[in-house]
Amino acid sequence: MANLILILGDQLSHQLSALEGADKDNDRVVMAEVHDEASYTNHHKKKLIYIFSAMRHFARELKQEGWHVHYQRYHPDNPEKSLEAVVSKLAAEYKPERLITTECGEWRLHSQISQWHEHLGIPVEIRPDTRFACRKQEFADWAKGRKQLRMEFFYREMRKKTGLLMTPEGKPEGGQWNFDSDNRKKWSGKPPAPAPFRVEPDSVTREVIQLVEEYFPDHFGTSEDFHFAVTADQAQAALEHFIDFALPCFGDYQDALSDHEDWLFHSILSPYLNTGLLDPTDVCQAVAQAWYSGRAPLNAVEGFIRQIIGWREFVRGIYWLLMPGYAKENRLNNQRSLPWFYWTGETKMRCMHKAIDATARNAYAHHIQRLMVTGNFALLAGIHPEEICDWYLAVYIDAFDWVELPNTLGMVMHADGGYLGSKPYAASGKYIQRMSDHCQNCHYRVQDATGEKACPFNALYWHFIDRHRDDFANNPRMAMMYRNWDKQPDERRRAILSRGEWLLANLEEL
Ligand code: FAD
Ligand code: DLZ
Repeated sequence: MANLILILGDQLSHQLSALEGADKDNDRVVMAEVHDEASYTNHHKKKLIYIFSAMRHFARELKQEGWHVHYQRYHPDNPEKSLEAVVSKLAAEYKPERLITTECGEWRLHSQISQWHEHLGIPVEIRPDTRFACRKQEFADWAKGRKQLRMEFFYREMRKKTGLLMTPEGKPEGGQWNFDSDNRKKWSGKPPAPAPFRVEPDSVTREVIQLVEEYFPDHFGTSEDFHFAVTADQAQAALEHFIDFALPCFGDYQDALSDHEDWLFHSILSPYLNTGLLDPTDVCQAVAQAWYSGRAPLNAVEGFIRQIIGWREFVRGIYWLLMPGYAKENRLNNQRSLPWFYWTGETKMRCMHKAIDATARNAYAHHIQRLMVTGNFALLAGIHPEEICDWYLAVYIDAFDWVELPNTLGMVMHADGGYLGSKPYAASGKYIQRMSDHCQNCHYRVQDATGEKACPFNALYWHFIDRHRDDFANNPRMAMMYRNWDKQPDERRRAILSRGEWLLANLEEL
């Protein structure tokens, strides 16, 4: 008897475990654009366009390969507003033996799908997601009994497991696991950053752009100038573009920020990796090959591979290890609301304006903007983790709960007590000045901590350090900050704290 095979919007891979061993002639693949998935957060318009267009292209490829595909296009009047409703209807119509799906990437939907067998009246087979180097259970086994979970040690295990950048003798290539200390250069315009890879929208994407404009007009961001890849072949071309033009400088300028360039030397591959258009291991192998063939230096190649088999796998492991309680963590007891300028970009802080403006235009900001600008500000300002997490989930094209949540709640907000970093990534304006050219174009003065025009990051930084003394004073990596703060004259500390208080009470004015 036939099976129904459900493929979700971020599972667009022909090697998906749900398709393994399937019977093309009799089984039926189900894909659906549904209200509930499109509306659980204020998804950026470009994220909706990307997901719907990539889903439609993938369904077309499956049909061309001879699969029977039931595809629901989005319409607000569709009676089936959830994936469960779509699957229920088809189960009643086709009476399949079972529903097969690959485990989904977020707790919200995963917990629903785990209950479906009770409502559908057929078994639901949930297969492991084989698109990751580390299985959930393998991560849990690695984590068991360890006092601290550190990405660096997990990463070394993944290097050994995948053989990426390993010598035949089992040693790391170049004699070191990590070349991060080479990857902290400021970028002053040279060498020029490459133009990002572009695909002009075809008729499928143009139709989806119109749909999103018509039915999601109030969602965040703009649909203008959509140029992301929407098929695996196009994503492969985006990877080749990255290797040819950006990878050689990826390492050097990995931590840089620029007032003029949105994309710098980043790969812009996260949307494709997260939705199945690219396979992470294939991507890492292609990048490693660029080093072996002398097309890119080791600091760039190792830095890039670490992001994927290190950070990306690590955050997924943490997510599944600690959910669902993880999403509710708020160890620094933050209570402030997200300032409105996160949605408008209307702030006099140049770095924040630039990061939010790029986010609204592109549904993308690079890692350092997310971590050290919009993230750092939310940390220093004590924004409630749920509010800032929801913002990150909404505004980026690559945002899915399993990867967004640990990065925001853990890495940025330190709300989990430190799984993603042994100290908070808190920084004053000095850091932004060191890594960017934003400050010279800013309304505020980065060299000042007090006074009306003083850079808000400065007093907020010291206010954060002061108000969280009980949380961090005993952390050896924070000891120097406390020594620096404590040796300031009382009067200066009072002035900075008073400026900090004013800033916290007037966040919307900044
Ligand atoms: P590159 O700089 O070119 O890096 C290469 C790849 O490494 C990325 O494509 C990505 O797959 C992976 N990677 C790098 N850093 C991380 C990381 N910290 N965690 C997981 N993967 C990583 N990434 C997402 O994919 N989705 C998210 O929703 C997301 N939310 C984030 C929220 C915050 C607050 C922060 C600080 C980071 C977040 N990241 C997220 C991680 C990172 O910022 C993005 O993966 C990266 O900016 C994507 O752009 P890129 O492809 O050009 O990356
Ligand atoms: C993010 C998203 C959106 C916007 N729309 C859909 C959709 O209509 N249908 C679908 O199957 N998936 C969609 N997705 C992805 C899911 O919401 C969810 O984030 C992932 O499937 C989790 O693995």
